Amino acid sequence: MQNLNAKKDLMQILNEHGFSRRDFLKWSSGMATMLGLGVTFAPNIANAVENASNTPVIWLHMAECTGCSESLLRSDAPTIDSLIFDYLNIEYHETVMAASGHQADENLENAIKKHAGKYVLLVEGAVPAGSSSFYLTLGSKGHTGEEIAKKACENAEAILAIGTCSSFGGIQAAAPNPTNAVPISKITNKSVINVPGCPPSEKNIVGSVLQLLLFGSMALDNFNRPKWAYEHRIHDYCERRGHFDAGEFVESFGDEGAKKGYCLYKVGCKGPYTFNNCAKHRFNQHTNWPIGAGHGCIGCSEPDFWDSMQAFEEPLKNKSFRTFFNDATSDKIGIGVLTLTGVAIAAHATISTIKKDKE
Ligand code: FSX
Ligand code: SF4
Ligand code: F3S
Repeated sequence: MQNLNAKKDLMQILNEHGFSRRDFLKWSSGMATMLGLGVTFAPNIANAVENASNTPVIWLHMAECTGCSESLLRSDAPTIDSLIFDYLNIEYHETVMAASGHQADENLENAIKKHAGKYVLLVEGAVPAGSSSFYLTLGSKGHTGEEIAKKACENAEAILAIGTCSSFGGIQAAAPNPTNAVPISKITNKSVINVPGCPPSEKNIVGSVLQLLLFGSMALDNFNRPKWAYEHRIHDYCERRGHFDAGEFVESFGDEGAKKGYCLYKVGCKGPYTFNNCAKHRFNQHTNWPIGAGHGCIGCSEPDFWDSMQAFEEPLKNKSFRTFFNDATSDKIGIGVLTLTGVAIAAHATISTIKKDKE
């Protein structure tokens, strides 16, 4: 993302990092498949990317850890996904732009004015709002994040909330929410596409922007998350699912089951309640993902995950039964085994609860 405003040819950017046109077309096919469009859509993806430099993009940071930007940019060997972002017409992004102070403020004001009604707004982080908005003040004029975000939303053509903080409030909004942090959708009447995850994968960020550039909209779930990425539960595509069905669980971290790659449910995995595609697409150039690394999913792409998915290393006491028996998709596979496992898990969860209450 080094070339804010500086126009460069897409292939020039890719070539500089060792990618050929062939690599780009292969990437376009992969992206078309990932978005559920089919490989015949690959040329449309390539075209959309090649024309993407015509769409101005403003990326705002609110209250967050910058992990979402990191997810996209952090790579000693940049992927085509992150290089595509070099090529977009990024008018403003605090982490990577050269400007600071007054100049940065001016850049943002000018971009909003110049591209009013035409830019795509990406917002990272939750927004401390109302009488608590002073918890986030930005720039040389001391505007609150809420003021800046409201203005940017008013003039945007489309708004994407990047990350769980921006989508649902995230960790900033966890109880007791001392800064009254709210998702971006709470400070605008416009529709917001939520791309949650703490952080979301680079694939989910780039894929959602591309869907928008291609179609101007996309199918969303009840939480306004793009269906192509958040339609399925982690549990349904998890590489440890066979062990769940067979009743083979890690009982404590580092035990024999852990060495054998058993299911992490009993040590707190929230994959059964979490909708995201990490199991399929992973992170860091498809290297790994939380469950692959040996810890359960903590439900980071779900609303209120910090409060509702705790304790992260114990099963949820209240959700086990309801979720398993309402689960039409996974129950098609080995319903007897799953039911028994569900009962065992519920019993385990109850015992853990009793133990905890006694403590
Ligand atoms: Fe939130 Fe993004 Fe978590 Fe961090 O900035 S989604 S705290 S990974 O990075 O907003
Ligand atoms: Fe995978 Fe977690 Fe489901 Fe086990 S409970 S199969 S580790 S998602
Ligand atoms: Fe988050 Fe769970 Fe994926 S913790 S990164 S949704 S595996």
